[in-house]
Amino acid sequence: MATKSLGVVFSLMTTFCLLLGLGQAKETGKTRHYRFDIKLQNVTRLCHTKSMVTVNGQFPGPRIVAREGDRLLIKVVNHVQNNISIHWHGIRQLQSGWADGPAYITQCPIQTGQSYVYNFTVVGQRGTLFWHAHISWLRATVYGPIIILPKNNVAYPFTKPYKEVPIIFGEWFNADTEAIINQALQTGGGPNVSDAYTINGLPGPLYNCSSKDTFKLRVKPGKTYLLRLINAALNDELFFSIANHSLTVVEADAVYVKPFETQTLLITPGQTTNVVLKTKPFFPNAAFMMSARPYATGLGTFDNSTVAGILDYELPSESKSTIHNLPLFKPSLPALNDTTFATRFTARLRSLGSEQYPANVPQRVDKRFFFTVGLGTSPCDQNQTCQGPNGTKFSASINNVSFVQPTTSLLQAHFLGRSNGVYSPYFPTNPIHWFNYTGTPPNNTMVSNGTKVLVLPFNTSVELVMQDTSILGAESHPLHLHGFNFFIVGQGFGNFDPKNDPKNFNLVDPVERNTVGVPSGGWVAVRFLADNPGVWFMHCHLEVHTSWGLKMAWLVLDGKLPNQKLLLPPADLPKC
Ligand SMILES: *[C@@H]1O[C@H](CO)[C@@H](O)[C@H](O)[C@H]1NC(C)=O
Ligand SMILES: *[C@@H]1O[C@H](CO)[C@@H](O)[C@H](O)[C@H]1NC(C)=O
Ligand SMILES: *[C@@H]1O[C@H](CO)[C@@H](O)[C@H](O)[C@H]1NC(C)=O
Ligand SMILES: *[C@@H]1O[C@H](CO)[C@@H](O)[C@H](O)[C@H]1NC(C)=O
Ligand SMILES: *[C@@H]1O[C@H](CO)[C@@H](O)[C@H](O)[C@H]1NC(C)=O
Ligand SMILES: *[C@@H]1O[C@H](CO)[C@@H](O)[C@H](O)[C@H]1NC(C)=O
Ligand SMILES: *[C@@H]1O[C@H](CO)[C@@H](O)[C@H](O)[C@H]1NC(C)=O
Ligand SMILES: *[C@@H]1O[C@H](CO)[C@@H](O)[C@H](O)[C@H]1NC(C)=O
Ligand SMILES: *[C@@H]1O[C@H](CO)[C@@H](O)[C@H](O)[C@H]1NC(C)=O
Ligand SMILES: *[C@@H]1O[C@H](CO)[C@@H](O)[C@H](O)[C@H]1NC(C)=O
Ligand SMILES: *[C@@H]1O[C@H](CO)[C@@H](O)[C@H](O)[C@H]1NC(C)=O
Ligand SMILES: *[C@@H]1O[C@H](CO)[C@@H](O)[C@H](O)[C@H]1NC(C)=O
Ligand SMILES: [Cu+2]
Repeated sequence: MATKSLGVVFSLMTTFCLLLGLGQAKETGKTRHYRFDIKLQNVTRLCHTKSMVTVNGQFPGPRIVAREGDRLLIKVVNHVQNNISIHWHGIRQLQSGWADGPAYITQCPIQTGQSYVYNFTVVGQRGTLFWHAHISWLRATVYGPIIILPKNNVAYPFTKPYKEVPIIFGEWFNADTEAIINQALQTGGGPNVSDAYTINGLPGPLYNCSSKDTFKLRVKPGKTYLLRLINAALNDELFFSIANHSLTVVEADAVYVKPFETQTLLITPGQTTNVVLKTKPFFPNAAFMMSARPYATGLGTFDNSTVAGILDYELPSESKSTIHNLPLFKPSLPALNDTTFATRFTARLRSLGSEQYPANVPQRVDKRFFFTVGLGTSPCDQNQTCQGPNGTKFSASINNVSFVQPTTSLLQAHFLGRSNGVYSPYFPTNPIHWFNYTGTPPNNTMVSNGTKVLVLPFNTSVELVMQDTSILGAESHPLHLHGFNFFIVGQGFGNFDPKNDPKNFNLVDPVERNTVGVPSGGWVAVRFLADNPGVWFMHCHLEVHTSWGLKMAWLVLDGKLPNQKLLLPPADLPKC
């Protein structure tokens, strides 16, 4: 869909901002209103119909379209029996932590019959992000694109595309996903895997009973298209490719990157990437398959199927007749465990780092942290037999703390000064015991648990190394940080070496994003400036690992100036 028509899809109401007292003739954005009615909808895929939770009955959900600088007011009304909350994934939420969305972190859930207006401004970001439910596994069906256009009269740092097309990957389950995760947490075993991957909600022709549900991208020859790729899948990183076409990566997680060309790309859950597709100069007498399938490193079972869509050229205008039986070219994708490809691809991502879009990498570091991330086990309830490793329950942790969800929101508890009994402010800054993180796993795989946050004074410059562990098998974990982008200054395999590895850090043009794949059996180093007061969730974006506890929160304290403080909670903030 073209940029122009994107704007027409939604009614965009404008209010005039009277910034009394601020005195600056600074250009302010529009206010854009959306309404999300959370309701059940029957949806059929793969010959299975199920009643599922949706926004406005749409699957995937509606697009949010805004310009950099705009304020968004999104009223979410819950008409279903489930509790709900919505996260605006990747939005910085400067001073607006109440609008971030993760349930029991920044808000209590919106309960049946209740509503809540998410109120935030898009500051200093442009590109593609997405929104999704942030409670239990409801994001399986509750997700949609966020498209942030540059400010008026500001061009892209690449050729203006002829058209722009969101491509959102998802995972389809014939069964109810809430039943699946509840069953897994009960038995302690791995959850059932999905039945299909989807492109814009459609599984495509490689699945049974699905060829009518195929995403088709119809293009004209000799044009450029901006594909806004989003991985909204629950549990799987994906490789993506279009047969006989290369793609130019221009943006990642709503930050411009140095453009580079590739046949195939890797996108983890939680990541978004804009790519430019240049179509062939003349009608090619062929159609082209685009497809995605997982990159999987863990020992668990996973959905190893392939989603496909079709890139179709419009006939040249002279030709009136339909051309049947055009050859269909298929892309070749890397092997499901191709870590070499994953490593090479991610190494190519660099910040654009231009004068207009500088890479503001923190050069000094106030605090260094080292977190192990990975799986582990927890004990089975007394009379139960559990289906996790060796009769235990699967669990997951950061620095051996498996996060226990509180019953009220951390942000509220902090703001009201009532953290006692809700959370501990002593999240471990390093593993309590050293072990060979990527060597032979220790005999004791049991994790500890707790609701702990790591407290940061305002404007702390943080360096965080995240180290995968081989406990229950090395595995790539896409770690997502709320409220910030981080710069990925280094990564490697084996155990992080604090003496030698920092010598190779890129402090010039590292890629800036909100989600990074911690390499399987390796580590990644990121830097960010804690300039956003609030409670900020950080978790693996493989939903199953989040369910098992691979999550924690940072508490960033207020600064001294008025614009460095968390604002008062909105009057309609849900209670629990
Ligand atoms: C879904 O289908 C069921 C069974 O056919 C029907 O009872 C229900 O009303 C439908 N729900 C919606 C929202 O259409
Ligand atoms: C949204 O938030 C801004 C900043 O806090 C506030 O001035 C405005 O009144 C809020 N709007 C609504 C509709 O709540
Ligand atoms: C998960 O899969 C198993 C085996 O196919 C099946 O028995 C079970 O009912 C499934 N669970 C859910 C919640 O669908
Ligand atoms: C697809 O359908 C064929 C023929 O009906 C059947 O043999 C096969 O098991 C089905 N595959 C899946 C994944 O359901
Ligand atoms: C996917 O997994 C199934 C079951 O483990 C296996 O039979 C099949 O060969 C795998 N397919 C691919 C493409 O790896
Ligand atoms: C990847 O999978 C292939 C086929 O299953 C296997 O032969 C190979 O050893 C695997 N490679 C790695 C690095 O695990
Ligand atoms: C475990 O089973 C025993 C015997 O069946 C029963 O007496 C006891 O109450 C059970 N304990 C729990 C925690 O369910
Ligand atoms: C399984 O549990 C038994 C008993 O606690 C223990 O001796 C054994 O080492 C465990 N095996 C593994 C693979 O963890
Ligand atoms: C950690 O384990 C790996 C793999 O077994 C081994 O190659 C490496 O030497 C070990 N490192 C240390 C510091 O013991
Ligand atoms: C782990 O278990 C093995 C086999 O039971 C034993 O030989 C080894 O000493 C144990 N290692 C540690 C660190 O306890
Ligand atoms: C936390 O760990 C303790 C000790 O293993 C266990 O009894 C408890 O059930 C755990 N709590 C949660 C919520 O997992
Ligand atoms: C919904 O959230 C409220 C507040 O946290 C909680 O008391 C209630 O049990 C939840 N309901 C469901 C169905 O999860
Ligand atoms: Cu993970």
